[in-house]
Amino acid sequence: MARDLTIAVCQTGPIQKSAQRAETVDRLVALLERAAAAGAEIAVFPELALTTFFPRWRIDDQAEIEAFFEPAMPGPQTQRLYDAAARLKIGFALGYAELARVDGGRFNTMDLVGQDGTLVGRYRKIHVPGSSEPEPGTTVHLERRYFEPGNLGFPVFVYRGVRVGMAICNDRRWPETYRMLCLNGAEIVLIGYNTPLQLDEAPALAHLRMFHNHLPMQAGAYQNTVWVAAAAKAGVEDGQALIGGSCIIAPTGEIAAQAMSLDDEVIVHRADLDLIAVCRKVNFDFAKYRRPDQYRLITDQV
Ligand code: ING
Repeated sequence: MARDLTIAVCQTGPIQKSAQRAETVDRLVALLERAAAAGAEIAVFPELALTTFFPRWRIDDQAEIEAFFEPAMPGPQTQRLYDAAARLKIGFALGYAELARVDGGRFNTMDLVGQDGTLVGRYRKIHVPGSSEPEPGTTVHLERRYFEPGNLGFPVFVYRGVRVGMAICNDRRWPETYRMLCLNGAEIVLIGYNTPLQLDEAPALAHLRMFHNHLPMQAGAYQNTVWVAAAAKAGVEDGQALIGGSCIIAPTGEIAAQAMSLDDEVIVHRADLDLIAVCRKVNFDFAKYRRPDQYRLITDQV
């Protein structure tokens, strides 16, 4: 029997610092409704989808920092999104700043929520980019000030009978991310991102920002025979331009659907999961051709 999963990518426009959580959650619910109306069975939202991308600032006030974090998911402000999922029977993956209940750890996290509105699984961003203090000549990107590196590995969860993994922003640039998810059996990788258009450290690479967005995701999809669905937070957010280019990529490496705006936008594609086996057979029969004994440096060396 043919297997498929209809995927929606819910790109958002900017979420300004001045926005109330309630109004942001309204936007996410509206996107989820559009995704469900288009027949989607799962939706992916951006990284840190509940707030502005606050690592662009050096903040010292702990209360101000904590206001960007969620101590519980769902919480009083986000419950409506989970209720909408259950009502519409569409699950979602949502990026947010997690204040861990047990030990107060702070993570850049994405939760996968099922079609009944309950938690299926959690991923915490492994590749945390930037620095903990502003560096001269470099676009301020202080994720390492606010987040610890993820400690949950690259888990894969069964969602409506489909094996789904997650990755967050900078993770998408690293081949290890897709390889780990693939080796864990992923068929679909859901990604959220916030990517600045301008980097002060490399102004001459500005014209390559979208290429460097799609290149690793297409390669990751092709080389690991997975579907990739990636949601940007796009547009000018608190004075900083973020790229869009949200997309759904097939295991062939082709872009099957792509957002055209820098605003709230839903793109949908019915992902043919049988394409995975076809692509695997053509080139990537791991059992037959992969040579892990020759790849030792990958884990022995940073
Ligand atoms: N954003 C960036 C990305 O990889 C980044 C990371 C930007 C790193 C600028 C260094 C400088 O697209 C996130 N959110 O990971």
